[in-house]
Parts: sequence; C-alpha cells; structure tokens
Amino acid sequence: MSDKEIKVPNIGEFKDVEVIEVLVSNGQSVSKNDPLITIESDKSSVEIPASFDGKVKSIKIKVGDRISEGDLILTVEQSREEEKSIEQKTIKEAESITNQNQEEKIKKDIQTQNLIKKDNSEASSASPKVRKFARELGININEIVGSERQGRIVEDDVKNFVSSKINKTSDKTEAQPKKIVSEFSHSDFGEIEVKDMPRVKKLASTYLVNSWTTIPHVTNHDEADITEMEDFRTSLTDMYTGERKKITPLAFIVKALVASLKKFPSFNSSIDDIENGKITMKNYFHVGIAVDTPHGLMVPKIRNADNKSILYISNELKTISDECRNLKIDKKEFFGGSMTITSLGGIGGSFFTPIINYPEVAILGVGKAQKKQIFINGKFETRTMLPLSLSYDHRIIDGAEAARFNNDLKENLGKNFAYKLAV
Ligand code: CAO
Repeated sequence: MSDKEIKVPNIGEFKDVEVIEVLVSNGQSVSKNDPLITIESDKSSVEIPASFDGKVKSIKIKVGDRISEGDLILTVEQSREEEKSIEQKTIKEAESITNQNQEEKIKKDIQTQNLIKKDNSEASSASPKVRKFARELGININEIVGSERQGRIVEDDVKNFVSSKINKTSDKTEAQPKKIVSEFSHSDFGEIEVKDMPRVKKLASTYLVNSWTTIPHVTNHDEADITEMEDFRTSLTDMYTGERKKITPLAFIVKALVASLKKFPSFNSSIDDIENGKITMKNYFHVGIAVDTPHGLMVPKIRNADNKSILYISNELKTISDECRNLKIDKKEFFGGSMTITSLGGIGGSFFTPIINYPEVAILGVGKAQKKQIFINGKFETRTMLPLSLSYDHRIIDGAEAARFNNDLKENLGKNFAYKLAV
C-alpha cells in the first residue's frame, strides 16, 4: 500500500477558481479519469479527473474553496497491484510512441487527460448560471447539445433536454407495457387454435386501454322507476293502421339524457387538453350509442338529438346500428360525441362498469328493466325499474354532481317524462 497525492493540474486560464462540486467521498474507489471535482470560473466550469486508480483516503478541499494549479485535491491509497498495473499501463503507452520524445509525450498526455474539458469549445459552452440551473435539475450538462454558436448551451437547451427526457420516459412506458409471460403455454393443457383479432377490436383496444389507464373512473349505480314511461311506450299505436308502434326504450333514454345534459353541462365536455388546463364545453347534443356488432363494439352518434323526436331517434337507432353491423358507416361518425349510452337492456343484466369513451367525460350504462316490489307511501307496489350505471371522469365530475345527475335523469325518465322530454 502507498499513498499518492492528486493535485490541481495545469488549468490554463483558471486561477483562484471556486470549487462548485466534490464528486467523490472518502473510501470510494476511483479509476483514472473519473471526475473528482468541478471548478467554475466566470466563463465556464470544468471537471478535474483522477490521474490514477486508487481508493480516496483523504479529501483536502470542499465546495466553496478557491484553488489554483498545484493545490492538493486529495490523497488516494494504492495497493501494490494497482501500482503495478499503472506502471504497466504507462510502459505500454510509452512503448507505442515512437516518433517523439517519450518522456515529453507521456507528460503531455497525462496533462491533457487530467483536465476533462471534453474539448475546448465544450468546456466553455455554458455560463455558470446555466450550469447551476442544470445541476439543480440533476442534469449532466455534458449530455446536452447546445443550440448557440459553437455549441454553447443556453437555459432553453436545458429545458428542452428535460422535456425530451420526460417525453422519452412516457413514450417508453406507453410503448412497453409490462407483459406477463405465463410459465406454461395454453397448448400444454390441450388442443388450441390461434386466430387473428378482428380489426375493429384491435382498434378499439387502444382507445379502451387509454381510457381505462388515463381516466380516474367512478361509477354510480341507481335505478329509475320507468313504469309510466313503459306504459306510454307500449301503448303507442299507428294512427292509421292501429298497429302497435315499436319504439325502443333507448329512444326515450336518449331524450332524457339530453335534458339532463342541458342541466349539467360538465357532462357534455371533454378534457383532452388537460395539460394546459382547458375544458371543452360542447353546445351540441350528439349522443353516442354503443352498438354490438360481429366485428366488435362501435359507437356511432345520434347527431343533434335535442332537435329530434322520439320516433325519429328510434328509427335512426335502427339505421345506424345496421350500418355499423354491415360496415357501411363513415368513420367520422365515431367522433365528436357529447356522451355515450351503452345499453345491455335488450340482452340482460343489471349493473355494470362502463368504460368512458375518450375524450368524453361520462358514459351511461343501461341494464334490463325489471318489475320489482318498491315500498312507496307505506305500501309495496309493483314498479318497472331500470338499472343505471353512470361512469364519469372524477377529474371533472364529483360524486355528488354525478348523484344529482342520476336524480335528474330518473326524474326525466319517471312520471313527468312526457313534459320533461318535450322541453
Ligand atoms: N330493459 C328491458 N328491455 C329492453 C331494454 C331495457 N333497458 N332495452 C331494450 N329492451 C328491449 C326492447 O324493447 C326490445 O324488445 P321488443 O323486441 O320486445 O320490442 C328488445 O329489448 C331488443 O332491443 P335491442 O337491443 O335490439 O334494441 P335497443 O334499441 O334496445 O338497442 C342497440 C340497440 C344498438 C344498443 C343494441 O342492439 C346493442 O347493440 N346493444 C348492445 C350494446 C353493448 O354491447 N354494450 C356493451 C358495451 S360494454 O362492452
């Protein structure tokens, strides 16, 4: 074991300059060229590296000290092997130099290596203020490419570097979701068949994952008493033929929803520009309808539902769902909605958790209406109850507002439906 001193080398114009960083600590192993300290003059800052391998024994300077050439930075302890390897390295380097005076060349090389200035232009490529700014953000300034003359780094370069790092990190997260690989293959357990996923399902999956992973969903469940509405709906007949008019309950629900959207405009908004704190309020009422098709789920819109009659909406529902099932619908029809209704009422089931159709902020899930015994004014009555599952983006809608929205919707679908729907 032997101790060796590392001193401030020839640092040219730098005299009596401030130590702004000590990059090593006692007991730490360092290799030749590892940065030890950073010094800073009025114009720039540079790192001073170790001139040989070893273990830091005693640091002789601290941040804020002013140093010049020849000042002692620290001592390192070297084992015999390290000493030997340095000797060997030096001999090897010396052997490879044939054209010049060997001693001169080695001295010069060590001196040049001692000062990692990257190169002259880079060493003076940022003002102390900018370097300080980068340091405070935990950024190694040497990784930044300067935009000014001769690659000089300015504050904007640091900011751009930080934002590009952030974007890269989030791109990486999006591009590489954690994939769980099963220890066993499905085929280990029996015969299997691997099929292509339908195109619509593939497209929808991106939107669904985005919605599920970026929107804080909450779902409020409730039941609307639609007894009167159902009596009215099932009593509708054609004026001329006397035949029963087939109008789906969904047409009534669309109308009731529009009336609630008018009262609660935040449900008819989008926050796709949340980074800039912007909310888009929509003054139109285009209600999305989730349509189950053999190709996958599609969500066309009933445009300007506020200006359409229940009968018209009922017919349009049929038309757009047929267009979806026959792949005859224009792609644009899947965009620009106010809020979506997803109805499983024709199939079955009660409550569920619908996923918001991004960039909308709410979706209404409708289950199958059922007759139930409800306790009203001191006695049980048979009523037709419609299950409602309202999912909403909690960033924009609070639970209390969602409960009030459901109350309003229930009112619109309830006893006063005819009056409300006409509004
Ligand atoms: N409660 C009880 N019965 C209902 C009902 C409800 N909430 N909603 C509809 N019905 C009845 C209808 O009255 C109709 O009965 P009749 O034939 O006796 O008149 C029957 O159910 C069939 O309705 P439908 O489902 O064909 O038509 P619809 O207008 O209710 O729905 C559409 C249209 C496009 C929404 C529907 O066809 C569909 O695709 N539903 C599935 C949507 C879906 O998959 N959502 C899940 C998304 S989450 O993955």
